[in-house]
Amino acid sequence: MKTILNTLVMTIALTLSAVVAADAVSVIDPYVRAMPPGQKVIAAYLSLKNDSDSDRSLVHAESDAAKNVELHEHVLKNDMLQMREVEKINIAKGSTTTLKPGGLHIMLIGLTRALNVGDIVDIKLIFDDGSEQIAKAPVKKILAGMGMMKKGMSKKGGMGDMKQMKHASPMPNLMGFVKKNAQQLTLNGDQMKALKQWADVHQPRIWKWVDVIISTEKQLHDGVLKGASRDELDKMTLTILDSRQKIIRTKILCVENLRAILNTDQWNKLMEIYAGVAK
Ligand SMILES: [Cu+2]
Repeated sequence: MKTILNTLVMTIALTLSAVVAADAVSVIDPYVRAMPPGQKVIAAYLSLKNDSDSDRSLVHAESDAAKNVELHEHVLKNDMLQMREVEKINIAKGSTTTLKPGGLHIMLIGLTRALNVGDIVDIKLIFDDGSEQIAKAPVKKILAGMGMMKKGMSKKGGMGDMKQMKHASPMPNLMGFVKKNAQQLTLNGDQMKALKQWADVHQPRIWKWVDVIISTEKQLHDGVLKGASRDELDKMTLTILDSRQKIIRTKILCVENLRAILNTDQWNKLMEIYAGVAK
């Protein structure tokens, strides 16, 4: 009898602690980033608030919307934003960890169904204490790079950013390409330094114009629907064209500069590798 009672007390205690642990971390504002149809990989974001008095970490996530779910972070590598898997995401006691574009995120890989704006995706979150929570994340459209810009970060190069760049500029992105292939091109220290100096000055300017183009195009799109005057629409058009010209001119200078920095062999090698990728 005593044993049964003990077991019972233990069970209740365990159940209670599980309940308390589950409530210790609250999930705030979960959402999934809407992607163009056909995309098989999609990112989910949310905030995790830890009100308990012990550190917690998110160690695993699952969803019936994807074959595989991974915890990811973004890292800057050679000035390019890349993502990689992390073992866990820490939520220190009394603090909030925010997963957001350009930073930590949950990656849904191999979508099992099409996800449209407004759909709700269930994501099961599993914590290091074994507790679980289901985040109900609506699919939302978000502006690429917004999370990074809000923090005043000027570093760009995420997938959404590169898409905007491609849209805004018809020019080759040789600078990033050279950096990625620096070893193969056998760049020396001085050459790397010269490239970095150029990029530090001109990359932020180019990204600024890209932002102007994207936002002005949106104004133009909405303006014509809301009955903006032809003059106003003309002005927006000129802003877009002016920014495009600035980007193109800067990119031309960029290629000329690159040609001056690289020796003939390196330049030829670069053209060879680039032709293989740019097809
Ligand atoms: Cu990812």
